[in-house]
Amino acid sequence: NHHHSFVLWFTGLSGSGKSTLANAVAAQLFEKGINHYILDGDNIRHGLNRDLSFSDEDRKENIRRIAEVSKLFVDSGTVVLTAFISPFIQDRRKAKELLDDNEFLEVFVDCPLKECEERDPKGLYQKARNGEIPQFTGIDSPYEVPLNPDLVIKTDQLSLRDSAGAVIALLKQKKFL
Ligand code: GGZ
Repeated sequence: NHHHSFVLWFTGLSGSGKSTLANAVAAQLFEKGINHYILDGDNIRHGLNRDLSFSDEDRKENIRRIAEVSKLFVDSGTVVLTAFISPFIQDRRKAKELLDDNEFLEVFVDCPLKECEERDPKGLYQKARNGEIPQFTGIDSPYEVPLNPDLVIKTDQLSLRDSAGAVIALLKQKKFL
């Protein structure tokens, strides 16, 4: 397997399907025998970043640490898939700048707020609407849409299988795989 390591940076609203898509892509990397690791809320916000809230400043610090950890993984020869809202353009740009040009791809997991809210897999949007969760992304905290992502996946229009296929196709097209 002649591939170099890189970061696949998924960004999008809560409930847009970032983790689901990252897991589907990871399954394909596994089949190809490619060493990889998914960074998501479960293993980062509950551990390394357990001291961080959802204020703008803490989200920024969240993404900064995730980018630094991603770089370490890439240095170790691991493909990294990150699944965080990462709502701010500047923070995503800084993450990209930490990595080499051919080591970072931004995937916009694009799903309308209305659809995310209807999915509401954890009931968080409902709580946010009820005022029980302040500063919820899309409700009363901003999400800055990527202006120039490497790939846009519309999860309300594309199946999971085709979405993962589009990511793998991008990796091949860019000679990342
Ligand atoms: C957004 C929140 C919030 C607020 C808790 N705003 O659907 P989830 O549950 O599993 O994903 C969301 C996750 C977002 O954490 P990130 O580290 O990805 O956010 S960021 O990149 O903006 O730092 C949601 C849950 O945490 N959650 N409170 N106020 N999402």
